[in-house]
Amino acid sequence: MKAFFAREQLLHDQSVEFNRGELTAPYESGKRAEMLFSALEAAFPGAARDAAEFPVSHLLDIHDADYIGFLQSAFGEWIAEGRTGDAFPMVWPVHDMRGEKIPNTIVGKISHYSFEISTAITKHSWISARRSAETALSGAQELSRGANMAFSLCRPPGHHAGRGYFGGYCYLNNAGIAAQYLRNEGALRIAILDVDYHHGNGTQQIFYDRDDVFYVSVHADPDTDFPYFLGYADETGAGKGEGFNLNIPLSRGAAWPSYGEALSHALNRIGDYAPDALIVSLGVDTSAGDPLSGFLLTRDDFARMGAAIAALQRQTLFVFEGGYAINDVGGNVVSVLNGFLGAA
Ligand code: OKP
Ligand code: ZN
Repeated sequence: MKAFFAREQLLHDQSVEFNRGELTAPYESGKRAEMLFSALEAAFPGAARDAAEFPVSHLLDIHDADYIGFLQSAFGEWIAEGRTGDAFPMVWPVHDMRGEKIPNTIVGKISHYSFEISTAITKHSWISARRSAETALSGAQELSRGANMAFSLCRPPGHHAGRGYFGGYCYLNNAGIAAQYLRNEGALRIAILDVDYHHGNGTQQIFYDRDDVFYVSVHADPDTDFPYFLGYADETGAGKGEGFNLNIPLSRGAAWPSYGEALSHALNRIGDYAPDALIVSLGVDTSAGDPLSGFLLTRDDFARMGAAIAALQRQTLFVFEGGYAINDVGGNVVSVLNGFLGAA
C-alpha cells in the first residue's frame, strides 16, 4: 500500500471556529493530520509517499473557473481591503434574495462562494487545499498505474466543497477531482462511497446529473446534523443521473448493527453498478467519542468496514475526510486499511 501526503497541507491554520455561540479552537486542525500521518508510518512502514504536483486543469474539471480564481486571490483581497485575521463569510443570499450576484468587494464575494460560518479562508488555505487535491490525484494516479488500492491523506477535507463554493472545512472536492481523473484516464464508471458522518453535499451536487459517477453516502440524518439542507433519502439524481445518487441517512446513536446493515445495502448497490474503480470518502467521525458526531462505531467496527469494502473486489482509493477525536483518528483509519488489506 502507498499512502500519499503533502506537508503543505499543514499550513492552513484557522484561528477560531464559531460553535455553540462561542469562538472555539477549530476541530479541523493540522495536528489531526500530523497524528494520522505518524500512525500510518508506524502501522505501514515505508508506505508514505509525497504527493506529486498536477496541472490546475484537474481542479477546473470539477470546479468553476471563477471559484478557483476566487480561492487563490481571496485572502489577498481581504488584506488589501484593510481587514485582519482570517477571512470569514458572514452574509448569505437565502431564499428569494439575489444568489446569482457576485459583489465586487471581499465580504460579499466570500459570502457568494461559501455556505456556512465555521470555515474561513486563511493565508495558506489555497496552497493547503491545492496540495490536498494533489494528494487525492496522486492516489488516483496510483490506481491508474494498476495498484489495487491507495490511501490519500487529504487535509483540508473535500466532500462539502461544491462546484462553486466552500464550507464544512472543505475548499476543493478531493474525491470528485480524483474520480474525474480516473474518468479522464479511461475508466467508464466510478463509484464514490462516502462513509463520513456528514453528508457530502458537494460531491452529490457535482455528480447529481451524471450516470458515470455513482455517489453513495451513509451519514447522519440532515434533519439533525450538518449540512442540514442536503442529504435526504429522496435525493436520487436528476436527468441522466436519475438513480445514480443514493443517500442512506441514519439516526444519531447508530452503532454497528444498523450501520453495518446500511453499509451492506450501499455496497450491494455499488456492486450492481459494477464500477471500474471505487473511491471511499473516508471520514472516521462516525467513531464513538467524536466531538462533532453521534454514531458509535468502535475500532473493530472500522476493520469490519474495511473488510466489507474489500469484498467488492474493486480498485479502491481511500480519500481522508473527517474525524475529530484526534487521539483515535489514526487507530481508526489504520483499522479500516488493515480490515481492507486482510480481506482483499
Ligand atoms: C466536516 B466533515 C459544529 C459545527 C460543525 C461543520 C462540520 C463540518 C464537518 N458545532 N461545522 O464532514 O467531517
Ligand atoms: Zn464529517
